[in-house]
Amino acid sequence: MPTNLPAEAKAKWIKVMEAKTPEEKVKALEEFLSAVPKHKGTERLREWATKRLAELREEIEERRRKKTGARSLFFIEKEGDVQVVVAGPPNTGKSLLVNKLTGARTIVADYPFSTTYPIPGMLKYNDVYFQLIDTPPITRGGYSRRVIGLLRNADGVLLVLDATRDYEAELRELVDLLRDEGILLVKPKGRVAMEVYRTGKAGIRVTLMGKIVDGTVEDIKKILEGYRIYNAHVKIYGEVSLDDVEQSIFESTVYKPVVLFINKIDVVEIDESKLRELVKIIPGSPIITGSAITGRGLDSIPPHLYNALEIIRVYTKAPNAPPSQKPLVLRKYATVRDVARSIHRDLLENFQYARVWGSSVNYPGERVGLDHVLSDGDIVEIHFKG
Ligand SMILES: Nc1nc2c(ncn2[C@@H]2O[C@H](COP(=O)(O)OP(=O)(O)O)[C@@H](O)[C@H]2O)c(=O)[nH]1
Ligand SMILES: [Mg+2]
Repeated sequence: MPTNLPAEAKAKWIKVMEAKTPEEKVKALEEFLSAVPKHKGTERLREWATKRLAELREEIEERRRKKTGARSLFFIEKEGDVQVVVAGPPNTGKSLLVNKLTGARTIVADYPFSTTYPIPGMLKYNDVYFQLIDTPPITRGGYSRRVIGLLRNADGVLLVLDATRDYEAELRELVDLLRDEGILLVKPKGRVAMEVYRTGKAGIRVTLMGKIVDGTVEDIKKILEGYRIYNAHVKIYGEVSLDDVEQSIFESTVYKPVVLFINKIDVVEIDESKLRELVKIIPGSPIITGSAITGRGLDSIPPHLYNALEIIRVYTKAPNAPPSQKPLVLRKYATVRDVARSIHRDLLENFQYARVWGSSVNYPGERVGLDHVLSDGDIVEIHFKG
């Protein structure tokens, strides 16, 4: 383990997780940070904790302003099924694009920083509602911190660049800048999702959807117990190291799927070799060229967002009734448990079995348990006791 935290620091981390208010979190985080020894191995962790402290203090300040009646323009209520932040450098056409895709009344102007606060709009595709958020530009410097905060909470990013500029350099810069802020636009080989329960006797459950490259489930338990975490559900996707597991306790980095839109191709053409360079910077992410003015390329944005965000739609039904019209929007690898929980959190312990129709089962109406992994378009009927 590169961080090699002393037991004292690990024990303080649980206090951070248990803190309920931002004020409590600041106090706990300060105490944690003072227990972290200063050496190369803890550098990233310390940097991250320091940034997190600044964010929390800003949040507290924001709340104070709200209490005095000043509205927080930077807070966007989540609506629809998924939230996508439309981001990029100044003047690339983000506002016009959001306006064209959603009809939101954004301000389009030929000068930079014409958008000073985020504006949401709604886009519907495949029965899924995408909330697109137009944002001020991301640049190095304090001004962008709140856009980055929006990004951290979003489900995905629609990055908009300008074909008439050096978009390759701008993309590189953005990817680097966001990585420094703990937001990865390049999909890591593996991913750890950890849900820590404050109370209960659930113990530590590990679901392997991939593999641990340098250890076992027992090692994961040992790591968590070192932090005095005794009740948690850890999901492993793809290839993951024990180090990744430990990092995930701190939630220090997040991966956000990205769709890149290169705008303004009504003005200049883009050659293939240029595109290949972009693929190297964000491998696996869709790249679309088009024009917000002429409308070229706009149609392919929704399907690419849908795929990049790995959305699956699940239709629930009651016994002897037709399936719901509106799907439940979940992510790839979602299980029957996620569906049961979304129907009624408290009913989870009364779960008996589910019947599933669709491509995740061997035959229509197959009986499955809570851990069954669902596919796009599945119909799920859940049977509860009593
Ligand atoms: N030629 C051309 N200009 C565009 C296009 N999209 C946006 N613009 C112009 O680029 C400028 C910036 O647009 P805006 O939407 O305000 O960009 P933002 O700062 O990224 O939100 C405006 O003058 C737009 O008219 C496009 O597809 N082609
Ligand atoms: Mg704008």
